[in-house]
Amino acid sequence: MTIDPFSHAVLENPLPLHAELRDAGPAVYLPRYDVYAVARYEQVHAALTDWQRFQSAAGVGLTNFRTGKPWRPPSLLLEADPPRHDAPRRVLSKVLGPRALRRLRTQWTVDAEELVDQVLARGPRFDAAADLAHVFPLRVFPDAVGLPAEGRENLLPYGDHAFNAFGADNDLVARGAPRVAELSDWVGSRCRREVLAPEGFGADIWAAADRGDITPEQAPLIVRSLLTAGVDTTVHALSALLHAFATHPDQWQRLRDNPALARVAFDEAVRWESPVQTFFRTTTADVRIGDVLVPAGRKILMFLAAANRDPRRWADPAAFDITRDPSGHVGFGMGLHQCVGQHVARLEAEALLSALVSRVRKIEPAGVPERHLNNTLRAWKSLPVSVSG
Ligand code: HEM
Ligand code: OVM
Repeated sequence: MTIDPFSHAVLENPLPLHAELRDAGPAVYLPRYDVYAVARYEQVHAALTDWQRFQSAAGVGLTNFRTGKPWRPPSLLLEADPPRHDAPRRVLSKVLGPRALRRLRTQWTVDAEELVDQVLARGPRFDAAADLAHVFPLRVFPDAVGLPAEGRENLLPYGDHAFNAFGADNDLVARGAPRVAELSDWVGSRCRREVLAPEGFGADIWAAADRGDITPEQAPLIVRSLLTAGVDTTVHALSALLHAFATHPDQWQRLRDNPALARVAFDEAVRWESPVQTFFRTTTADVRIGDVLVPAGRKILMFLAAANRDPRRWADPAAFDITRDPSGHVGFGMGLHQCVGQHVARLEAEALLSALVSRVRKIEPAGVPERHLNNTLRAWKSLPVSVSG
């Protein structure tokens, strides 16, 4: 197929391409980038869980690190294979694990209630993306990392560029390029031990270096993973969640009837929208996918979003339904690299949703929503809504 999956037209609405790719077969060659695409649940899941034949160390974007230069030193988690992946992963799993997060729940719930009260106090119309989803993660996550207050406005643009950089070297990457050096310097300097608060995810990573679980050289790059992957993802996932409820009043009523559904509702929103749409792998051997023979050393473009709406796997896949069981969705990936920050994301969502559901009886669209385009993320710039309490 000759189509460009990173064109503005596709990024505005990728759903028709996803259907086309799924129906074209288990794997589809894309000559424009000389890569193979997988869009069915079965093949996406298989690639995600077969790290030996579908490696990450050659990069999980279009650039093949064996032949092309990474735009920054590769991630010790995302862009690493075992055995090098193991120690950083073990450390971060513990630092971001359910036990560590127990300390944060109370504060994050209070913070969410405060933010929602502030927004509602300005009137019944607001922007669910710009006023809530873009704001809440930045209120809680950088504090939890232990980041100093100055310069936090750099986090979203840095992450936005990182996610653009996984895709084609197009205008979206070019638009971010002028600030890359400045943003990278800022992020890099915030990963230093002296700059981070004595308590928090950052300090916990450095403490792991003291214990010898990782080396002191690895610690700053692991902190960098948090700052790269931990903000834009949750911002856009929360936007997706709020958009889903604003456009599905019956589901909002269900949540109001049973607020304990908040957690599963967030996972259903992640399945339904797939805030992270795609990642690549690189084949380490000749691999047969269906009837297609993929030679060793080639890039495979995995459409997580298409897998999450594959009718071969999901009943009524396009329906946002908080009473379905969304487990098994690949919105957080699957296997060895499955999102290590997913408990953080779920806690943010639960806090924000709980604050909203107890204060808002009805939420509905109140204007034309506007997409923010990114080569990897499915995002909203603006989601005008009106609410009644
Ligand atoms: C990995 C999505 C939130 C940190 C991943 C992967 C996906 C993903 C799909 C798998 C990548 C692969 O297989 O190549 C998401 C989504 C989020 C989210 C949709 C929000 C709803 C977060 C947060 C953090 C984080 C809040 C940090 C606190 C990471 C890291 C990895 C990762 C470090 C690499 C793990 C590894 O390679 O072992 N994420 N993520 N993510 N995520 Fe998330
Ligand atoms: C990282 C990372 C992990 C997941 C996603 C991501 C920019 C980055 O370890 O730096 O996206």
